[in-house]
Amino acid sequence: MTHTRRIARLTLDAEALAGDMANADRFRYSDAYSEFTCGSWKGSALCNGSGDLYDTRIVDYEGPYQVTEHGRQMPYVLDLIGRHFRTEHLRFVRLGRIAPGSVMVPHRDYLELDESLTRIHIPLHTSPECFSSDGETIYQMALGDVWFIDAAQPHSAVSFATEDRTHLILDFTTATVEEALAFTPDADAGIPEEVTFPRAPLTDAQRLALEGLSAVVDTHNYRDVLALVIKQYFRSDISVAEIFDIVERIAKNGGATEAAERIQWLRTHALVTRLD
Ligand code: YCP
Ligand code: CO
Repeated sequence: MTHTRRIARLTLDAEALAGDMANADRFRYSDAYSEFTCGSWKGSALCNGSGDLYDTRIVDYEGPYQVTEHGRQMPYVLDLIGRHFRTEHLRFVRLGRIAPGSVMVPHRDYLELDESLTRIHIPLHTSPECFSSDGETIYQMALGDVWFIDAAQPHSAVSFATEDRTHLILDFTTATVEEALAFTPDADAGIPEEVTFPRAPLTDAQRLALEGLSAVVDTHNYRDVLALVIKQYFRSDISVAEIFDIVERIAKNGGATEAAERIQWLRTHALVTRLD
């Protein structure tokens, strides 16, 4: 079954991980996918098709994966991957760092590929102030957790932490999660309820307050408006579609035609088909 779920909880070697993470602090990061970020999401490639550490975008490629210079500087992490996964199916290993206060635009991955991949996340540095979303479910991944993420469906993440949130992101060519694993996963409990965060209805007052942003919205701040509405989605019962509806309405009501067009562009690019 392809749905987001926690598949294992690993106990990481804190000392060995700290050594790798100290190196990762000195890596060069790419801001590819900045259109999906309000704030900063930075990527770094540990394994990919070219071995070039600047190639942080997911693309189709033939042949075996290559380890980049950054990958070689994370020996503990690469060893962990080798012990727990079927690396013959591995396509990409990346670090994804979300800066404090940043939020991802809800999006679907793999739209630019011939076929979807199998996405695994393992938090390497996180905090109780970091949240992920899977459609309308808000949940938390903990340090060392191994999660299968159904990245072909709309998802997002936000960090209210004071330090960068760093996840290890793996992509495999397998049709099922199990084929990517060198261990038996935990019984499928989906997203365990104890790591989910229920949302409250969006009150009329809150809706009016958000829509009132039409008085100030313009081409320069519409992404701030978008960030605010996405952050509200993490707390209130708003669907992914409604996020875009609300922001587009704010822009239109405020006479910010260009901002409204950019939001429409982003909605299609993130959720339907990649645009140029
Ligand atoms: C990806 N998803 O999975 C991207 C990374 C954020 C959105 C950046 O390739
Ligand atoms: Co994604």
